[in-house]
Amino acid sequence: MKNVRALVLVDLQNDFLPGGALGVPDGDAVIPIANKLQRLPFDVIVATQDWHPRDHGSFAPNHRGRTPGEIVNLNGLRQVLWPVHCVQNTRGAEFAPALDVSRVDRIIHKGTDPWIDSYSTFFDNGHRKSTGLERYLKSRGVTDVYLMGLATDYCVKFSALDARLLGFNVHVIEDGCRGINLRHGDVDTALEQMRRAGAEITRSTRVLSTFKAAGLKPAVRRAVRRARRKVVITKPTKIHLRRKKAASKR
Ligand code: VGL
Ligand code: ZN
Repeated sequence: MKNVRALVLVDLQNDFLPGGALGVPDGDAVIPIANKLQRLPFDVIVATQDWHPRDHGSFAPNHRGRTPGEIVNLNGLRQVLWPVHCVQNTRGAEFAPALDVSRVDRIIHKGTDPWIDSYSTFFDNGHRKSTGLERYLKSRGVTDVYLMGLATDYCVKFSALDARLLGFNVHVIEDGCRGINLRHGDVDTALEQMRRAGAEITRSTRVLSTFKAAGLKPAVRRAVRRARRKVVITKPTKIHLRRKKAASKR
């Protein structure tokens, strides 16, 4: 069976870039990689946005006397407190200006419920509600999920683990990710956890050469894919068959 590949660009938003409210060190270095990978003939391209209401329970200022980095109990779940970040419809929540979004098929929002955080792009942290990404990917017949973005030790990690749980083949593009490393070593631990869950940890150059080895040039494959979408295949009806017969007699 043919593999159907989705590229999932995780939280490439202003607030996660250096200088942002929750800036990930060197986070801007992954934007050119995202742009380059998007030129490959992925069957589906998804971009996610951390998308919090202003009263979100993961924001330290919403807890009297608490500061970022502290842990609280939020509605029964252990919650790391963060600075206010990625508030819906603010500049911080927007995609990085240098990110090419022209090829994105679908945008997924997460973290919209004030009472529960959502690191994974599939489910909230309590696995209570889904974001709709699973249904979307399955409706497109996706078998393989290629993940890259911010941050390795939170959103990328939990997305990769959930994608494995949901039965996808998972490929994490290591050089396309950067982490927060709240504690020293968090990124390495995250990579190890993803690997143990059966995710392939790969690199963008490897992904590029895999697609090239698959044969056709990206532009050609894209054109084929576009053309195929337009062809409506209908079963021949009796009238079709009769006409065909008549035509062959002429
Ligand atoms: C994230 C911390 C808080 C992430 C989101 O996308 O990795 N990390 N909110
Ligand atoms: Zn967040």
